This record gives sequence, structure tokens and C-alpha cells, in this order.
Amino acid sequence: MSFDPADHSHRRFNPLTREWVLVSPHRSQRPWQGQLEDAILGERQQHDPDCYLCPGNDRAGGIRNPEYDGIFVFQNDFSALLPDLPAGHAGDHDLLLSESESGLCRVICFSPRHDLTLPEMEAGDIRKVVDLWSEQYEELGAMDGINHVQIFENKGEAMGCSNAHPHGQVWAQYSIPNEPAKELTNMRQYFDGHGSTLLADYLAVELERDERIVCQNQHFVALVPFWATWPFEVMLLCKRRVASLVELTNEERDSLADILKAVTTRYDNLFSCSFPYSAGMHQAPTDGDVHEEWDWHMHFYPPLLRSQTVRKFMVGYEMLGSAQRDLTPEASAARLRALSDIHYKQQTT
Ligand code: H2U
Ligand code: ZN
Repeated sequence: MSFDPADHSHRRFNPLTREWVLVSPHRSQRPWQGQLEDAILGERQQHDPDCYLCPGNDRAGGIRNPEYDGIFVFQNDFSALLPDLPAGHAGDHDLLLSESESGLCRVICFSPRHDLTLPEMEAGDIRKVVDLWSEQYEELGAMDGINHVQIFENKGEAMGCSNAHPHGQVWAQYSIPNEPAKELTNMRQYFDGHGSTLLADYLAVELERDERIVCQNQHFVALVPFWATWPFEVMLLCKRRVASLVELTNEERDSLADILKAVTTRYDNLFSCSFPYSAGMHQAPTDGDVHEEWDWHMHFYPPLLRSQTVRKFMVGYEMLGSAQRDLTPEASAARLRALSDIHYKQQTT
């Protein structure tokens, strides 16, 4: 009997983090008797008088939002990071280390419409979000003492998102956080050893093998990474090496808006629901160095596994051992690839 990764348990290596994920394909044949819910097609209002992100409404801090008509960015009223803190270390034992960390947090409203989400927005309006992300990275990254800018979106109650209004966040800070710090080490090591970038080389293999691609357009590719941990995890990659959004041409920005719409639409279509996820992009650190090793990329980490309510929990073995999945990344990619890129709410049957 020879090893068959489609059937036999195995582990896969993630070269970005140097972590392994356990894949157990034989378990996805387990019987499943859970119900498959119908879509909850609750009508939402375009403007919610109780929403703290809708135009013209009061926020929790007592500030009123302007009557914005497009995108809107504001300083998070409950920022996890604060600017201008005194620098310093604390702890009188090297097993009890701490150091001061300063930065700032902003909230970005993607649309004045309370009832929309990214997949339901026009690509032209998503393009405005792309431009704002680029401006925020550039503006915050240029500030003294800001070496990393994390742009992300938490979508859906399942991910702890506090409000259905389409929005994302930016956290900019002095240190490079754990995940991009691992990527930086591994991308740099790869670049030093190969003279080419890790993710550009990875993308070339994926395009050649064509087993895990979900969709692509002229400038971007969406794929389920070989080492994916979440059941329907997706990574977006640019076909040209860019370290951040700032380097994208107009045409590439339109292309990014298009693929964001295509991926999030497929997600909603998978279980006919507003598909929850945490997504965010990793861009080059803004520490003043030239980051030749860095490839801009975006991760989508959605928790759902089998239906609108049956999710994957990273518990037990995952917390104590390593990430584990049953469905192979190839099977997930095939499922996502087969879906329509017309949103189920817009489909006429
Ligand atoms: P979520 O996307 O994770 O729900 O976060 C929304 C952010 O909005 C959250 O970080 C901020 C919260 O601090 N917020 C404000 O800045 N002002 C408000 O009036 C309420 C929420
Ligand atoms: Zn709203």
C-alpha cells in the first residue's frame, strides 16, 4: 500500500509559519445527521437608527458620525492601542518580561448602507475600500513608531463581530505582531536562500498544478492553501510581486476589488447565508527597511464547516497538539470553485 494523501492521514507543512497541520481525509466520510438549515433571509434596513456605524448616528463615545456617503474611517473609540506611551520594559525576572506597546486603532465603514456586506456591494464601491486600505497603510506606516499596520475584517457573530454594518479595522503599532513576524522570518530566509520570494514561487506551483485554485482574474488568484487549517480557508495572491497595496496600479486595484467580490460571493453561496470570517492582509512591515522578501497577501479564515451553524472549533487536539482538518484543501477548493459567483440573493431560479 502506498501513501495516498487523498485518503491517508498526513501532516502538511506551512512554510510561512513553519507549523504543521494534521490532515485526516478518511474522517470526512463520517456520517453527518445534522440538519441543513434554509437560508435566513431576514430583511435588513438600509439605515438602522440604533447602529453606531450608520451615517448621522451617535457612537458609544458620544461622537456623531457625519452623513457620510461612501467610505468612512474614524479612530476606534475603544482602541486597544494608544499613541505616545512612554517606552520601557518591566519585570525583574527574565521569565516575567513585558514592554510598553503603543499604536492606534481605526474603524473603517465600507458603505453607508447598513444592509450590505462586501459580496453584495458593487465592485466599484469595493474599489473605494481598496483605495482606503492603501491610504491607511501608507499614512499610518509613515508615522514615527509605527512598524506594522494590520488591516482586517471580522464578519459575523460567529467571529465576535459586534455589528452587522459592513466594516473593518486597522491596528497600527510599534511591534510586528506574532503572525507577520513568523512570516517575515520565513520569507526572508527563503529569499536569502533562493533569490526569489516564497509566495511568488508558491503561486507559480499552484498555477501549474491547478488543484487548489478557487478563482482568478487578470491580476489576482484566490486559492485554498496547501497547508490550510480552517475548512474553507482562502489566500489571495497578486500575480505580480508587490509588498503592499500602495504599489498596485489602478487596473490591479479594480482586479482586487473584483476578486474580493468573487470570493466573498462564493462564500455566501456555500451555505446560502452571510458567511462569517476573519480576513486580513499581510503587507510589508513599515519599519523603514526595504522588504524585497515580502509578497502582499490576504488570508480568509472562516469558521463554518458543514452548514450555516455547524462550525469548526479549534479546541482539544488543536489547542494542545496542532491544527487538524478532515476535509482536504483540494476538496474544499473544488467545492468553492464549483459555486456561482452570482450572489444567491441575486440569483433568479
Ligand atoms: P468588530 O468589527 O470586531 O465588531 O469591532 C468594531 C469596533 O468598533 C470595535 O473595535 C469599535 C469597537 O471598539 N467601536 C467604536 O469605535 N465606537 C463605537 O461607538 C462602538 C464600537
Ligand atoms: Zn449601520
